[in-house]
Amino acid sequence: MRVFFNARHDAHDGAGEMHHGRMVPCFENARRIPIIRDAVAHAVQAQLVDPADHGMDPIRAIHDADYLDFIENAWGAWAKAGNKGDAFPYVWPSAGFSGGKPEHISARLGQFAISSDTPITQGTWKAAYWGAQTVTSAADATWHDGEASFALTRPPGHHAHANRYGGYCFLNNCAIAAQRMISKGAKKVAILDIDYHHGNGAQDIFYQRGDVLTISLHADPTHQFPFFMGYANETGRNDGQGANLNIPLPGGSDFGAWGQGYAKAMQKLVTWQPDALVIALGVDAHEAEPICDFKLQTDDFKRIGQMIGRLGLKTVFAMEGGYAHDVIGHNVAAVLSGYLN
Ligand code: Q9C
Ligand code: ZN
Repeated sequence: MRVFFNARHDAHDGAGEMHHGRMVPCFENARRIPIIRDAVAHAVQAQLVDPADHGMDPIRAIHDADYLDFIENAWGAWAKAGNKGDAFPYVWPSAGFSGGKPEHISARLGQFAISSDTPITQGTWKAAYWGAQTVTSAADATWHDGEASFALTRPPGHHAHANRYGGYCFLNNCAIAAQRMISKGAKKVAILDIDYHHGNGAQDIFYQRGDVLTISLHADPTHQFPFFMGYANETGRNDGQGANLNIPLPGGSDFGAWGQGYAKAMQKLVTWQPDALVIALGVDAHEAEPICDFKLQTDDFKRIGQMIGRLGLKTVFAMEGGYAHDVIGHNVAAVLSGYLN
């Protein structure tokens, strides 16, 4: 399988994140990628491909200009203000505040952040920019010849909105891939998000559009990030009515419960008949994952891949979450090898 590889991913290298009131080493770290690369190389005869530079257009097609300007320059402003280390917000424009247009870097961080778990580092923009190029190249290749591609990149993307970062995400790679295929002629594209966490970014970006179907299976947000989004009654608006499907599952779900939700997702895809499919490939639903509580096994990921393959759609896989170094490689390889046979 073609694996488009973001070799600049390690430019984003947070030292730590807030976790239960303490700073801990980042779960979303650069060591994840070589582990996955090596496992995939072995399992699906990966041909590693360097992404081409498509510039800002595919990114601007999804994200707001002032947000992009902010992400690109935030660490510089943070450092210029005399801060050492990674940039984090500490105050947010909460409901009840009148607003204003504060210019202080701490206010700007809060304006654009959804959460306190996501460091901005000196190389964050570089890594995220090349991540967007990686999914764009994967989308182009798959749209062109129909063969599946895997975009192996970090930081992940599915929590990023048009104008918000957080949940370890800055640029919404899956949204960029879906929009790219629309711009190349696809009439309808679906995004299927199998990451443990709700895909709030793509939901919000496409919520009022009827040409991109967003489906997410995830831990019930009543007890899991992103908490304020991801409920079953969020079904889309205006042209997008019926084009968002949330399948929240209880904490502790194994493949019994997960598979039932997945069957609903498959049914929706079959009836909706997209021209192409983007898979938000998080593997953090596995039982060994540190910040998650589902109970999927590596064999279950193989079945997931097989069922995606049976849809017979042009398919782009983009890497999202998965933090248990012992198993992430096996789990990603299981999905891709399942897809291929
Ligand atoms: N310190 C993805 O899987 N933050 N993002 C947890 C714990 C939410 C996970 C905070 C987890 C986001 C792409
Ligand atoms: Zn996740």
